[in-house]
Amino acid sequence: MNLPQHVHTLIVGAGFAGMGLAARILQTQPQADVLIIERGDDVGGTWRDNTYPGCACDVPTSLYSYSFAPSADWSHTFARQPEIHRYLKKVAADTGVRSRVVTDCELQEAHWDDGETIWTVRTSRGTLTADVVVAATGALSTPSVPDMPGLETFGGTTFHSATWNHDHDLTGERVAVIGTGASAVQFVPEIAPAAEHLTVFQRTPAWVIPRLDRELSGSEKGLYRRLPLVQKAVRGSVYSFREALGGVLAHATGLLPVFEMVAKVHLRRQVRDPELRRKLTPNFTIGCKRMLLSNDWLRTLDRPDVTLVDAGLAGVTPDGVVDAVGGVHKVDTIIFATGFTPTEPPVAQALRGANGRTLAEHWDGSPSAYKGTTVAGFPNLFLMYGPNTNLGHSSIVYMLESQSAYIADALNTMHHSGITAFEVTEEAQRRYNTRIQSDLQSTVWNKGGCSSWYYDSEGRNSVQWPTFTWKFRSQLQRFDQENYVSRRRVAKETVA
Ligand code: N01
Repeated sequence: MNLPQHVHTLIVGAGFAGMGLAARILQTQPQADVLIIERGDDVGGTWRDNTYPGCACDVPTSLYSYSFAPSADWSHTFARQPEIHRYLKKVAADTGVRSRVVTDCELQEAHWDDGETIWTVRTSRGTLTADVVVAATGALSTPSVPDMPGLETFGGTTFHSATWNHDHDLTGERVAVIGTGASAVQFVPEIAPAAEHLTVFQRTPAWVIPRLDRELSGSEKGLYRRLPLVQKAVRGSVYSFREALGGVLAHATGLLPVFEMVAKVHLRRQVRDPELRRKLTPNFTIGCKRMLLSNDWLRTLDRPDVTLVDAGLAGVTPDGVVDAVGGVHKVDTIIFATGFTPTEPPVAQALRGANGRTLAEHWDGSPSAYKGTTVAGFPNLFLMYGPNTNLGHSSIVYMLESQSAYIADALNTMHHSGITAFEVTEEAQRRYNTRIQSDLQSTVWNKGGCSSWYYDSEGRNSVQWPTFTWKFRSQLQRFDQENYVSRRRVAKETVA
């Protein structure tokens, strides 16, 4: 598909967020002037990109899927990456969203013209204008690779977990894995049997609890197909359980030692070596960093052909990795499982607001937004999965659908009341963030004694949502025009 010269609503990114929003808009207005640009060659976002061995969702799929597109085809209670990607492609086709997506089209720069009340958007496939831009580029989409001294001299192979090199065979190799987060715990057990030796570099141990995963039987799937209400009820019960867990993490942290007990028993069952158990025991409250779910990660670290190094990293030589106490670990391949850049999203460097500054310059290392969705100084711009919308316990799809409802209502309001430009007031945004930061103080994410990627360079938690997810939904169920400065077509013509 070629780029049009102009579109009303331009969505950047065809992952769970952007496609869910487009589907919601098209549901009520099939003729809506909406377009998605996608830098990849297919839809699916993070579930297209992350193809590492063992990649799966660590939130139950009954909840980690669109509420408007239930599927009875999931193989397991925690779906695997290939089927999530297939699901997203199917939803894109079924809802008509796929025909609105321009692939291989990367956003390069977008600037707001305050006089014309329009965005001019430069992409890798040409320039267009848009009344409204929605950045649905994901918080966990740009891989972060640490700046390790000597990395450029390494003679072997390196890649990041999110850009897995499937052409490279790890069989019989000495492999280093840097990082022990949610991605590493999924792929390390998968690659350990083939590698000659695996050296895992841990900076901080994580709390790990069992993943209560199981195959969905044919009769269950049949039941879901025949009686969709049953599947809805299952989704509701998973949601309620997750809300209860969120309540503990946010409001009843005194109960968290119970979860630590579960994790300690899990560790004792899987790791025989007491010294290894010591290395793997965190010194912060469970939940402060994302709890990891795995039935085979800890056991894998106990294998004789796997070494856990917790001494920190000093650098890289042409044929190995040097740890902080001078140990040299000769390896053929280094795999970075070092996560992403959620507090420095690259899209912020590409969006230029009313005063000519980019969103990244405006944020200056500490992102904030109103309801995680709009930013003062950036008219007609919506963010999805924006600041303080991340969860440690439930499905981000729920948050994204809440944002979709808000944005769809805003677009409707624009349409029906002739608004050409809206901008959240600084006062509303300030009030909102004061509240969020105050609410975060008593949560495990702020007082659990860990350092995590929830903190930005200013030491502010600009990533986590601080309370129950239903509160987010209720705040976003309607576009609250009273907290915005709006300009109408009539007014603009009068001025001209
Ligand atoms: O990344 P991470 P991830 N030197 O940031 C370490 C989502 N996800 O790709 O803990 C040495 O969690 C870092 O150490 P530390 C999920 O939301 C979802 O694993 O910071 N080590 C950590 O161990 C998740 O939270 C699914 O001290 C360095 C690791 O690298 C998010 O993606 C599945 C380092 C990074 O862990 C990211 O997960 C997978 C350095 N310089 C992921 N820098 C689902 O199933 C970083 N580390 C939905």
